[in-house]
Amino acid sequence: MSRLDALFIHAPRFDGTRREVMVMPLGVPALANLLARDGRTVEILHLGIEPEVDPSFSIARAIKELDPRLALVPLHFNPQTRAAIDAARWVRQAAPGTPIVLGGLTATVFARDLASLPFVDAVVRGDAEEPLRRLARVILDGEGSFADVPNLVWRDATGLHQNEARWALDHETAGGLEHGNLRLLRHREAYVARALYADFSEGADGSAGYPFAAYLNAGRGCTADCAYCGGSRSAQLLTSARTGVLLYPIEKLVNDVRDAVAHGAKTLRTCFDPPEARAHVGRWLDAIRAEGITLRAIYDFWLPAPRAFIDDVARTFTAGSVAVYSPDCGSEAVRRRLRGYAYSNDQLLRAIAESESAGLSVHCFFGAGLPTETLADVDETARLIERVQRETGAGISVTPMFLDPGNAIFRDPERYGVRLVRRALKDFYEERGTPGGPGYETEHFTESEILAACSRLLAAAGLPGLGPSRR
Ligand code: B12
Ligand code: SF4
Repeated sequence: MSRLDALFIHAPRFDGTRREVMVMPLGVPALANLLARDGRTVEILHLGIEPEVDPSFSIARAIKELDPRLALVPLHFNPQTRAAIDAARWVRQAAPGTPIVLGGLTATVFARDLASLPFVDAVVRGDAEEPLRRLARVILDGEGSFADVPNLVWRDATGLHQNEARWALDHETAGGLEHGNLRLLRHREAYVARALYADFSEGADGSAGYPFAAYLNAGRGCTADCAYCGGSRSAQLLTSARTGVLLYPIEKLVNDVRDAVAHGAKTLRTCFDPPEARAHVGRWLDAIRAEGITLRAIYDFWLPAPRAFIDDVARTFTAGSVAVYSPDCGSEAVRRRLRGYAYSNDQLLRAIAESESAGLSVHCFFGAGLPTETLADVDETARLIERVQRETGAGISVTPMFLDPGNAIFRDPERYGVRLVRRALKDFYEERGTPGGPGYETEHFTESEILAACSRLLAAAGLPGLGPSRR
């Protein structure tokens, strides 16, 4: 059997009872399709789906059978740190001669530490479309060297090298990407049919997640600077060469939806809503309606939108579509300190009412023990939740705010009165701290107190408290 050119290996977090980070990074199918378009043989192996389809699945056997010439392991979401690093180690054991390359947001933040591991050869920082094509030429065609690949951190016998991180996805390359096409994923039917991501709190409407979902965005980047977000404007300066937002061409976006529907998608889960993008997203919605595509949507509003835009979302998708808002807390002062696109409680209530009257269901996310928050602030959140429940039909979720690497608080914890529990790669690998905890403490809350405060808010909302590993 001939060798596979490139194998992506997605490793979800597995805590013994449930798998998390089952949704691959949005970019992975597109990267795989891009390499395939260059004539490479490519597959995506999903280490969460494989054992569900075939209980006798063994990663060592799969690697030996596929015998890839290049192994690509996403480390995008920090909860998958241990799973991704262990996967890389297993690949090295099963195929000692195969170069192993990591990429994604968390990999970018810890690129040098990861590239120092004996079983990792290189890490792509930031956007990877062009870097990966160049890397494939080096490894598969023997053309050029690692030193020519933008955004690459790599290791050879002489030590660690860090190339300039200057490449970010451009409009032209974006036009040729296929984010909705899963043809290179093994067992894609099982992937699509499974409820992959249960983002709403246990007991809330929709908390079991949504099967047959497509995860697609109209672009990437953000213009806001939420202090806790690893994809914020300032975090992106660290994690990619992008400034501002990049909007994908409408034709490409329509193709994404067509591909997703062809794979069986019934729900569109989209989370890309900077206000600067809304006119463009509106054109995407027009095109979806013009195509006569029937989908339910879960739409994250990053801040309240004008009524006409809410109406556009509502009339594009079927009944039962959900508008998601994340006010985070009841205190407007805390919200202003932490959120880039802040808004008042009255604006939130108005946005919920408008969304509901347009025919959307609404879901609101809150947290507790947020940086700079006091006990009195948490009481204010309880009062806002009570008001939302009294005045609207919105569902409520309360989760701790996990401190992801790369964001403003992570970079400067003292400024926010925070002590980081997880700071180094090793801390994320070992999941240091209270199980299920947010990875930080504040002047007012320990990790356990943050979890307890979240459970108290959940109880006030009539929902069960946090389970041991819920995140
Ligand atoms: C859309 C989005 C979602 C969507 C879709 C996520 C997905 N599967 O990609 C949904 C709503 C499902 C979601 C869920 C979660 N999200 Co989210 N999400 C975002 C958001 C808003 C945009 C992401 C985006 O635009 N990606 C596009 C680009 C940047 O990524 P990409 O194309 O997938 O990948 C490129 C590179 O990273 C790289 N790359 C990626 N993988 C690989 C692999 C290899 C081998 C290589 C070489 C390169 C490479 O190349 C790609 C192409 O250029 C960001 C915030 C932001 N503004 O960025 C948060 C963000 C990514 N999410 C985050 C988190 C933590 C989560 C959750 C874990 C939250 C939770 N506790 O449940 C879950 C995980 C769900 C899952 N995977 O099962 C964090 C990640 C921080 C971190 N490093 O850990 C972010 C940054 C927000 C934050 N809180 O800071 N999210
Ligand atoms: S609005 Fe805030 S949380 Fe959402 S992507 Fe932008 S910076 Fe991150």
